Amino acid sequence: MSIDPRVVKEELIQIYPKKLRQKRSEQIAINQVGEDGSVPEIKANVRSSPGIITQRGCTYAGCKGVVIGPSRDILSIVHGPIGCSFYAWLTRRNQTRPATLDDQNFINYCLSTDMQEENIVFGGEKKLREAVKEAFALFHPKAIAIFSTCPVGLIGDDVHAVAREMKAELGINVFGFSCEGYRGVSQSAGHHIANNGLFKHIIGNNETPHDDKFKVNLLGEYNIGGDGFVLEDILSRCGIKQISTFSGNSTYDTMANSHTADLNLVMCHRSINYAAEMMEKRFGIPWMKVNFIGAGASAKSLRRIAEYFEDDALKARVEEVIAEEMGAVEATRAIVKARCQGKTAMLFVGGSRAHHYQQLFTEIGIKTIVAGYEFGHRDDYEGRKVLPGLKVDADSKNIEELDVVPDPERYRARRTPEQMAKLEAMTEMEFKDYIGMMPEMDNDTLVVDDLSHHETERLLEIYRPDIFCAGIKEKFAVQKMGIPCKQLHSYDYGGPYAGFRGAINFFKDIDRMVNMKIWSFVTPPWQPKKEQAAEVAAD
Ligand code: CFM
Repeated sequence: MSIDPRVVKEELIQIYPKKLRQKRSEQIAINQVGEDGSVPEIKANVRSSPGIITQRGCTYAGCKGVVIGPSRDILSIVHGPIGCSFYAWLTRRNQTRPATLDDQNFINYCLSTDMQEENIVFGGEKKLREAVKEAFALFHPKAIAIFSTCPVGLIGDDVHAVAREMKAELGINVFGFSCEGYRGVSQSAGHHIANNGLFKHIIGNNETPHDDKFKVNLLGEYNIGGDGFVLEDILSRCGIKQISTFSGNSTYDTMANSHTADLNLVMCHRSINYAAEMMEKRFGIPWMKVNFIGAGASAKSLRRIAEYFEDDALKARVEEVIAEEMGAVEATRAIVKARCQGKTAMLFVGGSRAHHYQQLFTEIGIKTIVAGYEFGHRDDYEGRKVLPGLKVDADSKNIEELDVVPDPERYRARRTPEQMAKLEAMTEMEFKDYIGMMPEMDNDTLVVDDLSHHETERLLEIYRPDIFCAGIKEKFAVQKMGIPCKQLHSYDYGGPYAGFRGAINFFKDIDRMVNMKIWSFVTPPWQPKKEQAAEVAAD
Protein backbone atom coordinates (compact mmCIF):
# COMPACT_ATOMS: atom_id res chain seq x y z
CA MET A 1 0.00 0.00 0.00
CA SER A 2 1.56 3.22 -1.02
CA ILE A 3 0.18 6.26 0.74
CA ASP A 4 1.20 9.71 -0.34
CA PRO A 5 2.44 11.49 2.80
CA ARG A 6 1.45 14.89 1.36
CA VAL A 7 -2.15 13.75 1.12
CA VAL A 8 -2.02 12.38 4.64
CA LYS A 9 -0.62 15.61 5.99
CA GLU A 10 -3.50 17.53 4.44
CA GLU A 11 -5.95 15.00 5.86
CA LEU A 12 -4.57 15.50 9.37
CA ILE A 13 -4.94 19.26 9.41
CA GLN A 14 -7.81 20.08 7.09
CA ILE A 15 -10.37 20.18 9.89
CA TYR A 16 -8.52 22.95 11.75
CA PRO A 17 -9.25 26.68 11.48
CA LYS A 18 -6.88 28.50 9.15
CA LYS A 19 -4.36 29.83 11.68
CA LEU A 20 -4.09 26.54 13.51
CA ARG A 21 -3.84 24.70 10.21
CA GLN A 22 -0.82 26.81 9.30
CA LYS A 23 0.81 26.20 12.68
CA ARG A 24 0.27 22.46 12.61
CA SER A 25 1.46 22.33 9.05
CA GLU A 26 4.85 23.60 10.22
CA GLN A 27 4.91 20.96 12.97
CA ILE A 28 4.39 18.10 10.53
CA ALA A 29 7.32 17.25 8.28
CA ILE A 30 7.57 14.81 5.41
CA ASN A 31 10.99 13.34 5.90
CA GLN A 32 13.60 13.61 3.16
CA VAL A 33 17.19 12.87 4.00
CA GLY A 34 19.66 14.55 1.67
CA GLU A 35 23.03 13.15 0.60
CA ASP A 36 24.65 15.35 3.21
CA GLY A 37 22.27 14.14 5.91
CA SER A 38 20.15 17.28 5.76
CA VAL A 39 16.48 17.01 6.69
CA PRO A 40 13.49 19.34 6.40
CA GLU A 41 12.90 21.91 9.12
CA ILE A 42 10.22 21.18 11.69
CA LYS A 43 8.63 23.54 14.18
CA ALA A 44 8.95 22.28 17.75
CA ASN A 45 9.01 23.38 21.38
CA VAL A 46 6.15 25.82 20.87
CA ARG A 47 2.92 26.14 22.84
CA SER A 48 0.12 23.68 22.21
CA SER A 49 -3.00 25.39 20.97
CA PRO A 50 -6.02 25.71 23.25
CA GLY A 51 -8.70 23.17 22.39
CA ILE A 52 -6.22 20.60 21.12
CA ILE A 53 -5.90 17.38 23.08
CA THR A 54 -2.13 17.14 23.44
CA GLN A 55 -0.08 14.30 24.94
CA ARG A 56 2.09 16.76 26.83
CA GLY A 57 2.68 17.18 30.53
CA CYS A 58 3.79 20.24 32.49
CA THR A 59 7.02 21.82 33.63
CA TYR A 60 6.63 20.51 37.17
CA ALA A 61 6.30 16.99 35.75
CA GLY A 62 9.61 17.40 33.92
CA CYS A 63 11.44 18.71 36.97
CA LYS A 64 10.04 16.71 39.86
CA GLY A 65 8.77 13.63 38.08
CA VAL A 66 11.45 13.12 35.49
CA VAL A 67 14.85 14.47 36.48
CA ILE A 68 14.99 14.77 40.27
CA GLY A 69 12.32 12.30 41.40
CA PRO A 70 14.14 9.05 40.58
CA SER A 71 16.95 9.85 43.02
CA ARG A 72 16.04 7.91 46.15
CA ASP A 73 17.41 9.82 49.11
CA ILE A 74 16.59 13.40 48.21
CA LEU A 75 13.35 14.05 50.02
CA SER A 76 10.97 15.73 47.61
CA ILE A 77 8.33 18.08 48.95
CA VAL A 78 5.73 19.35 46.53
CA HIS A 79 4.58 22.83 47.44
CA GLY A 80 1.06 23.11 46.13
CA PRO A 81 -2.45 21.68 46.20
CA ILE A 82 -2.63 17.94 46.76
CA GLY A 83 -3.76 17.05 43.22
CA CYS A 84 -0.34 17.86 41.78
CA SER A 85 1.22 15.33 44.16
CA PHE A 86 -1.20 12.60 43.33
CA TYR A 87 0.09 12.56 39.78
CA ALA A 88 3.70 12.51 40.91
CA TRP A 89 3.28 9.53 43.17
CA LEU A 90 4.92 6.40 41.77
CA THR A 91 3.36 6.63 38.34
CA ARG A 92 6.60 6.55 36.35
CA ARG A 93 7.99 3.08 37.15
CA ASN A 94 11.44 4.46 37.90
CA GLN A 95 13.03 1.78 40.02
CA THR A 96 15.68 2.03 42.69
CA ARG A 97 17.67 -0.41 44.79
CA PRO A 98 19.16 0.74 48.09
CA ALA A 99 22.41 -1.05 48.88
CA THR A 100 21.16 -2.18 52.29
CA LEU A 101 17.84 -2.26 54.08
CA ASP A 102 19.05 0.57 56.29
CA ASP A 103 19.76 2.91 53.38
CA GLN A 104 17.37 5.77 52.92
CA ASN A 105 14.80 5.42 50.20
CA PHE A 106 12.00 7.96 49.92
CA ILE A 107 10.72 6.95 46.51
CA ASN A 108 7.54 5.45 47.85
CA TYR A 109 6.63 8.55 49.81
CA CYS A 110 4.62 11.49 48.59
CA LEU A 111 5.06 14.70 50.53
CA SER A 112 2.94 17.72 49.81
CA THR A 113 2.19 20.98 51.59
CA ASP A 114 -1.46 20.41 50.66
CA MET A 115 -2.14 24.11 50.08
CA GLN A 116 -5.65 25.27 50.87
CA GLU A 117 -7.57 28.37 49.80
CA GLU A 118 -6.36 30.15 52.91
CA ASN A 119 -2.72 29.61 51.85
CA ILE A 120 -3.44 30.85 48.38
CA VAL A 121 -4.95 34.03 49.81
CA PHE A 122 -2.47 34.71 52.61
CA GLY A 123 0.61 32.99 51.20
CA GLY A 124 2.04 29.51 51.69
CA GLU A 125 5.58 30.15 52.88
CA LYS A 126 4.77 29.52 56.54
CA LYS A 127 3.16 26.22 55.69
CA LEU A 128 6.13 25.27 53.54
CA ARG A 129 8.56 26.06 56.38
CA GLU A 130 6.57 23.88 58.73
CA ALA A 131 6.43 21.09 56.17
CA VAL A 132 10.21 21.13 55.72
CA LYS A 133 10.75 20.97 59.47
CA GLU A 134 8.24 18.18 59.91
CA ALA A 135 9.77 16.19 57.06
CA PHE A 136 13.24 16.65 58.51
CA ALA A 137 12.12 15.49 61.95
CA LEU A 138 10.49 12.40 60.47
CA PHE A 139 13.09 11.30 57.93
CA HIS A 140 16.44 13.02 58.60
CA PRO A 141 17.34 13.20 54.91
CA LYS A 142 20.64 14.50 53.52
CA ALA A 143 18.82 16.83 51.22
CA ILE A 144 15.35 18.23 50.71
CA ALA A 145 14.08 19.49 47.36
CA ILE A 146 11.05 21.76 47.13
CA PHE A 147 9.00 21.80 43.94
CA SER A 148 6.70 24.70 43.11
CA THR A 149 3.39 24.05 41.40
CA CYS A 150 1.36 26.62 39.44
CA PRO A 151 -0.39 28.49 42.29
CA VAL A 152 2.92 29.00 44.11
CA GLY A 153 4.25 31.04 41.24
CA LEU A 154 1.00 32.90 40.82
CA ILE A 155 0.86 34.09 44.43
CA GLY A 156 4.60 34.69 44.58
CA ASP A 157 5.77 32.48 47.46
CA ASP A 158 9.57 32.69 47.63
CA VAL A 159 10.49 29.01 47.91
CA HIS A 160 14.17 29.83 47.46
CA ALA A 161 14.21 32.10 50.49
CA VAL A 162 12.49 29.41 52.56
CA ALA A 163 15.01 26.85 51.28
CA ARG A 164 17.99 29.04 52.25
CA GLU A 165 16.56 29.67 55.69
CA MET A 166 15.87 25.97 56.28
CA LYS A 167 19.30 25.00 55.00
CA ALA A 168 20.91 27.26 57.59
CA GLU A 169 18.60 26.11 60.37
CA LEU A 170 18.65 22.36 59.74
CA GLY A 171 22.24 22.01 58.53
CA ILE A 172 21.33 19.88 55.50
CA ASN A 173 21.11 20.78 51.83
CA VAL A 174 17.70 22.32 51.06
CA PHE A 175 16.97 23.78 47.65
CA GLY A 176 13.91 24.86 45.71
CA PHE A 177 12.77 24.72 42.11
CA SER A 178 10.63 27.36 40.39
CA CYS A 179 9.16 24.68 38.18
CA GLU A 180 5.55 25.84 38.13
CA GLY A 181 3.58 23.86 35.57
CA TYR A 182 3.04 26.87 33.35
CA ARG A 183 6.69 27.97 33.43
CA GLY A 184 7.38 26.58 29.97
CA VAL A 185 5.49 25.03 27.08
CA SER A 186 5.95 21.44 28.29
CA GLN A 187 7.93 19.08 30.54
CA SER A 188 11.00 20.16 28.65
CA ALA A 189 11.26 23.44 30.57
CA GLY A 190 11.20 21.41 33.78
CA HIS A 191 14.17 19.36 32.62
CA HIS A 192 16.18 22.51 32.09
CA ILE A 193 15.19 23.93 35.48
CA ALA A 194 16.08 20.62 37.16
CA ASN A 195 19.45 20.51 35.37
CA ASN A 196 20.21 24.01 36.63
CA GLY A 197 19.30 22.94 40.15
CA LEU A 198 21.48 19.84 39.97
CA PHE A 199 24.31 22.04 38.91
CA LYS A 200 23.81 24.78 41.45
CA HIS A 201 23.03 22.63 44.47
CA ILE A 202 24.37 19.09 44.07
CA ILE A 203 27.09 18.34 41.50
CA GLY A 204 30.53 18.90 42.97
CA ASN A 205 29.54 18.62 46.64
CA ASN A 206 31.22 15.27 47.27
CA GLU A 207 34.96 14.89 46.65
CA THR A 208 35.33 11.16 47.37
CA PRO A 209 38.11 9.99 45.03
CA HIS A 210 38.00 6.76 43.02
CA ASP A 211 41.07 5.06 41.66
CA ASP A 212 39.20 3.16 38.96
CA LYS A 213 40.68 3.49 35.50
CA PHE A 214 37.51 4.09 33.52
CA LYS A 215 35.04 6.39 35.22
CA VAL A 216 31.79 7.51 33.62
CA ASN A 217 28.41 8.99 34.45
CA LEU A 218 25.32 7.85 32.65
CA LEU A 219 23.12 10.87 32.03
CA GLY A 220 19.47 10.74 31.03
CA GLU A 221 18.82 7.16 32.17
CA TYR A 222 15.94 6.97 34.63
CA ASN A 223 15.76 3.24 35.29
CA ILE A 224 12.25 2.82 33.98
CA GLY A 225 11.26 -0.82 34.37
CA GLY A 226 14.80 -1.65 35.47
CA ASP A 227 16.66 -0.42 32.35
CA GLY A 228 19.31 1.19 34.53
CA PHE A 229 19.98 -2.06 36.39
CA VAL A 230 20.71 -3.82 33.10
CA LEU A 231 23.13 -1.08 32.07
CA GLU A 232 24.88 -1.05 35.45
CA ASP A 233 25.43 -4.77 35.03
CA ILE A 234 26.86 -4.42 31.52
CA LEU A 235 29.16 -1.52 32.38
CA SER A 236 30.49 -3.17 35.50
CA ARG A 237 31.17 -6.41 33.64
CA CYS A 238 33.21 -4.37 31.17
CA GLY A 239 35.19 -2.94 34.05
CA ILE A 240 33.75 0.56 33.69
CA LYS A 241 33.02 2.40 36.90
CA GLN A 242 29.73 4.25 36.91
CA ILE A 243 30.12 7.12 39.32
CA SER A 244 26.52 8.26 39.02
CA THR A 245 23.44 7.93 36.93
CA PHE A 246 21.22 10.93 36.35
CA SER A 247 19.04 9.95 37.91
CA GLY A 248 17.80 6.36 37.87
CA ASN A 249 18.90 4.36 40.91
CA SER A 250 20.98 7.32 42.08
CA THR A 251 21.63 8.87 45.45
CA TYR A 252 22.42 12.40 46.48
CA ASP A 253 26.05 11.43 47.15
CA THR A 254 26.66 9.76 43.80
CA MET A 255 25.32 12.77 41.94
CA ALA A 256 27.33 15.12 44.16
CA ASN A 257 30.41 13.06 43.31
CA SER A 258 29.79 12.87 39.55
CA HIS A 259 32.34 15.57 38.67
CA THR A 260 35.08 13.01 39.40
CA ALA A 261 34.19 11.00 36.28
CA ASP A 262 36.19 11.23 33.06
CA LEU A 263 33.37 10.87 30.55
CA ASN A 264 29.67 11.67 30.47
CA LEU A 265 27.44 9.32 28.50
CA VAL A 266 24.20 10.94 27.41
CA MET A 267 21.27 8.59 26.86
CA CYS A 268 18.32 10.97 26.77
CA HIS A 269 19.62 14.07 25.07
CA ARG A 270 16.46 16.08 25.63
CA SER A 271 16.22 15.87 29.36
CA ILE A 272 19.85 16.23 30.37
CA ASN A 273 22.01 17.82 27.66
CA TYR A 274 22.22 21.00 29.76
CA ALA A 275 23.96 19.22 32.65
CA ALA A 276 26.36 17.53 30.24
CA GLU A 277 27.29 20.86 28.69
CA MET A 278 27.69 22.59 32.05
CA MET A 279 29.84 19.78 33.48
CA GLU A 280 32.14 20.04 30.51
CA LYS A 281 32.51 23.78 30.96
CA ARG A 282 33.07 23.73 34.68
CA PHE A 283 34.96 20.48 35.18
CA GLY A 284 36.35 19.55 31.74
CA ILE A 285 34.42 16.29 31.31
CA PRO A 286 33.59 15.57 27.65
CA TRP A 287 30.24 14.08 26.77
CA MET A 288 29.13 11.75 24.04
CA LYS A 289 25.71 10.58 23.00
CA VAL A 290 25.10 6.88 23.52
CA ASN A 291 22.10 4.68 22.90
CA PHE A 292 21.51 1.48 24.80
CA ILE A 293 18.13 0.82 23.24
CA GLY A 294 18.69 -1.98 20.75
CA ALA A 295 21.35 -4.67 20.82
CA GLY A 296 23.27 -3.22 17.88
CA ALA A 297 23.11 0.27 19.35
CA SER A 298 24.28 -1.04 22.73
CA ALA A 299 27.28 -2.77 21.18
CA LYS A 300 28.18 0.38 19.26
CA SER A 301 27.93 2.53 22.37
CA LEU A 302 30.15 0.19 24.39
CA ARG A 303 32.78 0.19 21.64
CA ARG A 304 32.78 3.97 21.57
CA ILE A 305 33.37 4.15 25.29
CA ALA A 306 36.30 1.76 24.91
CA GLU A 307 37.69 3.88 22.06
CA TYR A 308 37.51 6.96 24.21
CA PHE A 309 39.65 5.41 26.93
CA GLU A 310 42.12 4.09 24.33
CA ASP A 311 42.84 0.98 26.33
CA ASP A 312 43.35 -2.39 24.65
CA ALA A 313 42.36 -4.46 27.67
CA LEU A 314 39.10 -2.52 27.93
CA LYS A 315 38.43 -2.93 24.23
CA ALA A 316 38.97 -6.68 24.54
CA ARG A 317 36.73 -6.91 27.57
CA VAL A 318 33.98 -4.97 25.82
CA GLU A 319 34.15 -7.39 22.89
CA GLU A 320 33.89 -10.33 25.29
CA VAL A 321 30.80 -8.89 26.94
CA ILE A 322 29.16 -8.15 23.59
CA ALA A 323 29.93 -11.70 22.45
CA GLU A 324 28.51 -13.15 25.68
CA GLU A 325 25.26 -11.28 25.17
CA MET A 326 24.74 -11.41 21.43
CA GLY A 327 24.10 -15.14 21.10
CA ALA A 328 20.88 -15.02 23.07
CA VAL A 329 19.77 -11.80 21.38
CA GLU A 330 20.28 -13.26 17.91
CA ALA A 331 18.43 -16.46 18.76
CA THR A 332 15.29 -14.58 19.88
CA ARG A 333 15.64 -11.99 17.17
CA ALA A 334 15.63 -14.61 14.40
CA ILE A 335 12.39 -16.18 15.66
CA VAL A 336 10.63 -12.86 16.26
CA LYS A 337 11.84 -11.24 13.06
CA ALA A 338 10.37 -14.05 11.00
CA ARG A 339 7.00 -13.33 12.59
CA CYS A 340 7.16 -9.53 12.45
CA GLN A 341 8.97 -8.74 9.21
CA GLY A 342 7.16 -6.12 7.15
CA LYS A 343 4.94 -4.83 9.92
CA THR A 344 4.65 -1.14 10.69
CA ALA A 345 4.88 1.00 13.81
CA MET A 346 4.15 4.54 14.94
CA LEU A 347 6.01 6.05 17.87
CA PHE A 348 4.92 9.05 19.88
CA VAL A 349 6.77 9.51 23.13
CA GLY A 350 8.24 12.49 24.92
CA GLY A 351 11.67 13.34 23.74
CA SER A 352 14.06 10.47 23.10
CA ARG A 353 12.33 7.19 22.94
CA ALA A 354 10.45 7.95 19.74
CA HIS A 355 13.91 7.93 18.17
CA HIS A 356 15.70 5.25 20.17
CA TYR A 357 13.02 2.60 19.88
CA GLN A 358 12.99 2.76 16.10
CA GLN A 359 16.26 0.87 16.29
CA LEU A 360 14.69 -1.98 18.24
CA PHE A 361 11.82 -2.21 15.80
CA THR A 362 14.23 -2.23 12.85
CA GLU A 363 16.08 -5.16 14.39
CA ILE A 364 12.93 -7.27 14.07
CA GLY A 365 11.94 -6.00 10.63
CA ILE A 366 9.28 -3.52 11.75
CA LYS A 367 9.34 -0.20 9.94
CA THR A 368 8.53 3.07 11.67
CA ILE A 369 6.22 4.97 9.34
CA VAL A 370 5.28 7.94 11.55
CA ALA A 371 7.00 9.26 14.66
CA GLY A 372 7.19 12.36 16.77
CA TYR A 373 8.03 13.84 20.12
CA GLU A 374 5.68 15.40 22.62
CA PHE A 375 8.17 18.07 23.58
CA GLY A 376 11.47 17.49 21.79
CA HIS A 377 13.21 20.52 20.33
CA ARG A 378 14.42 20.98 16.78
CA ASP A 379 17.83 19.59 17.71
CA ASP A 380 16.20 16.33 18.78
CA TYR A 381 14.59 16.09 15.35
CA GLU A 382 17.17 17.57 13.02
CA GLY A 383 20.36 17.25 15.06
CA ARG A 384 22.41 19.66 17.16
CA LYS A 385 23.75 21.35 14.06
CA VAL A 386 20.59 23.51 14.07
CA LEU A 387 21.35 24.87 17.55
CA PRO A 388 23.22 28.02 16.52
CA GLY A 389 20.26 29.09 14.39
CA LEU A 390 17.54 28.51 16.99
CA LYS A 391 15.64 31.62 17.96
CA VAL A 392 15.04 32.26 21.63
CA ASP A 393 11.35 33.01 22.09
CA ALA A 394 9.48 34.48 25.04
CA ASP A 395 8.79 31.04 26.49
CA SER A 396 12.37 29.84 26.48
CA LYS A 397 13.56 33.17 27.85
CA ASN A 398 11.60 32.30 30.95
CA ILE A 399 14.18 29.71 31.89
CA GLU A 400 17.45 30.71 33.43
CA GLU A 401 20.62 30.09 31.42
CA LEU A 402 23.42 29.63 33.93
CA ASP A 403 26.65 31.39 33.21
CA VAL A 404 29.16 28.59 33.67
CA VAL A 405 32.92 29.14 33.81
CA PRO A 406 35.77 26.69 34.47
CA ASP A 407 36.15 25.88 38.16
CA PRO A 408 39.40 27.55 39.27
CA GLU A 409 40.55 24.50 41.26
CA ARG A 410 38.67 21.59 39.88
CA TYR A 411 38.64 22.12 36.12
CA ARG A 412 40.73 19.43 34.44
CA ALA A 413 40.41 18.93 30.70
CA ARG A 414 40.17 15.14 30.41
CA ARG A 415 41.38 15.24 26.84
CA THR A 416 43.17 17.93 24.90
CA PRO A 417 41.39 19.39 21.88
CA GLU A 418 43.96 17.57 19.72
CA GLN A 419 43.18 14.24 21.37
CA MET A 420 39.47 14.85 20.90
CA ALA A 421 39.96 15.70 17.24
CA LYS A 422 42.07 12.58 16.77
CA LEU A 423 39.44 10.42 18.41
CA GLU A 424 36.74 11.93 16.26
CA ALA A 425 38.75 11.36 13.11
CA MET A 426 39.71 7.79 13.99
CA THR A 427 36.31 6.54 14.92
CA GLU A 428 32.73 7.38 14.11
CA MET A 429 32.61 8.98 17.53
CA GLU A 430 31.60 12.56 17.88
CA PHE A 431 31.60 14.55 21.05
CA LYS A 432 28.92 17.02 22.01
CA ASP A 433 26.74 15.88 19.19
CA TYR A 434 23.38 14.29 18.59
CA ILE A 435 22.32 13.71 15.02
CA GLY A 436 18.62 13.66 15.86
CA MET A 437 15.76 11.45 14.80
CA MET A 438 14.99 12.52 11.26
CA PRO A 439 18.32 11.66 9.57
CA GLU A 440 17.76 8.07 10.69
CA MET A 441 14.21 7.79 9.37
CA ASP A 442 13.26 6.75 5.85
CA ASN A 443 12.24 9.19 3.17
CA ASP A 444 8.53 9.92 2.99
CA THR A 445 7.91 8.93 6.57
CA LEU A 446 5.96 11.49 8.54
CA VAL A 447 7.32 13.33 11.54
CA VAL A 448 4.70 14.97 13.73
CA ASP A 449 5.54 17.22 16.65
CA ASP A 450 3.14 17.43 19.63
CA LEU A 451 0.63 15.06 18.07
CA SER A 452 -3.02 15.76 18.85
CA HIS A 453 -5.73 13.24 19.53
CA HIS A 454 -7.54 14.13 16.33
CA GLU A 455 -4.37 13.49 14.34
CA THR A 456 -3.86 10.20 16.16
CA GLU A 457 -7.25 8.97 15.07
CA ARG A 458 -6.75 10.02 11.48
CA LEU A 459 -3.28 8.45 11.29
CA LEU A 460 -4.57 5.16 12.64
CA GLU A 461 -7.46 5.18 10.27
CA ILE A 462 -5.33 5.92 7.22
CA TYR A 463 -2.28 3.77 7.87
CA ARG A 464 -3.62 1.01 10.13
CA PRO A 465 -0.17 0.39 11.66
CA ASP A 466 0.48 -2.94 13.37
CA ILE A 467 1.48 -1.22 16.57
CA PHE A 468 1.20 2.26 18.06
CA CYS A 469 3.54 3.35 20.84
CA ALA A 470 2.54 6.10 23.24
CA GLY A 471 1.39 6.42 26.84
CA ILE A 472 -1.48 5.65 29.18
CA LYS A 473 -3.59 8.58 27.95
CA GLU A 474 -3.64 7.18 24.44
CA LYS A 475 -3.51 3.46 25.11
CA PHE A 476 -7.12 2.48 25.42
CA ALA A 477 -8.46 4.93 22.86
CA VAL A 478 -6.05 3.39 20.37
CA GLN A 479 -6.82 -0.20 21.32
CA LYS A 480 -10.54 0.38 20.90
CA MET A 481 -9.68 0.99 17.27
CA GLY A 482 -8.27 -2.51 17.03
CA ILE A 483 -4.60 -1.56 17.12
CA PRO A 484 -2.31 -2.65 19.96
CA CYS A 485 -0.74 0.19 21.90
CA LYS A 486 2.57 -0.30 23.67
CA GLN A 487 3.27 2.16 26.42
CA LEU A 488 6.78 3.35 25.80
CA HIS A 489 6.85 5.61 28.84
CA SER A 490 6.08 2.98 31.46
CA TYR A 491 6.60 -0.16 29.34
CA ASP A 492 3.14 -1.23 30.55
CA TYR A 493 4.14 -3.81 33.16
CA GLY A 494 7.17 -4.94 31.17
CA GLY A 495 10.81 -4.14 30.74
CA PRO A 496 13.64 -3.79 31.16
CA TYR A 497 14.14 -3.02 27.48
CA ALA A 498 17.64 -1.52 27.52
CA GLY A 499 20.85 -3.30 26.64
CA PHE A 500 20.95 -6.85 25.32
CA ARG A 501 18.69 -8.60 27.79
CA GLY A 502 16.26 -5.74 27.41
CA ALA A 503 16.17 -6.16 23.65
CA ILE A 504 15.14 -9.79 24.11
CA ASN A 505 12.29 -8.73 26.42
CA PHE A 506 11.15 -6.13 23.92
CA PHE A 507 11.21 -8.52 20.96
CA LYS A 508 9.08 -11.03 22.85
CA ASP A 509 6.59 -8.44 24.09
CA ILE A 510 6.14 -6.87 20.66
CA ASP A 511 5.78 -10.25 19.00
CA ARG A 512 3.00 -11.10 21.43
CA MET A 513 1.24 -7.81 20.81
CA VAL A 514 1.38 -7.58 17.03
CA ASN A 515 0.60 -11.21 16.41
CA MET A 516 -2.31 -11.50 18.80
CA LYS A 517 -5.52 -12.44 17.03
CA ILE A 518 -7.79 -10.41 19.28
CA TRP A 519 -7.23 -7.17 17.38
CA SER A 520 -9.07 -8.48 14.34
CA PHE A 521 -12.22 -8.89 16.44
CA VAL A 522 -12.42 -5.24 17.44
CA THR A 523 -14.68 -3.07 15.34
CA PRO A 524 -13.20 0.42 15.16
CA PRO A 525 -15.63 3.25 15.97
CA TRP A 526 -14.91 4.73 12.56
CA GLN A 527 -15.61 1.54 10.61
CA PRO A 528 -18.26 3.17 8.38
CA LYS A 529 -15.62 5.56 7.15
CA LYS A 530 -13.45 2.74 5.88
CA GLU A 531 -14.08 3.50 2.24
CA GLN A 532 -12.91 7.03 2.77
CA ALA A 533 -9.61 5.69 4.09
CA ALA A 534 -9.28 3.42 1.09
CA GLU A 535 -9.71 6.45 -1.15
CA VAL A 536 -6.87 8.26 0.57
CA ALA A 537 -4.75 5.18 0.25
CA ALA A 538 -5.43 4.97 -3.46
CA ASP A 539 -4.58 8.62 -4.13
FE1 CFM B 1 14.01 11.44 28.10
FE2 CFM B 1 12.74 9.74 29.44
FE3 CFM B 1 12.04 10.56 27.00
FE4 CFM B 1 11.86 12.28 29.04
FE5 CFM B 1 9.39 11.56 29.73
FE6 CFM B 1 10.23 9.03 30.17
FE7 CFM B 1 9.61 9.88 27.73
MO1 CFM B 1 7.76 9.56 29.54
S1 CFM B 1 13.43 11.61 30.19
S2 CFM B 1 12.51 12.60 27.04
S3 CFM B 1 10.31 13.45 30.07
S4 CFM B 1 13.63 9.35 27.57
S5 CFM B 1 8.97 10.25 31.36
S6 CFM B 1 12.13 8.20 30.82
S7 CFM B 1 9.18 8.03 28.67
S8 CFM B 1 8.11 11.32 28.09
S9 CFM B 1 10.57 9.79 25.70
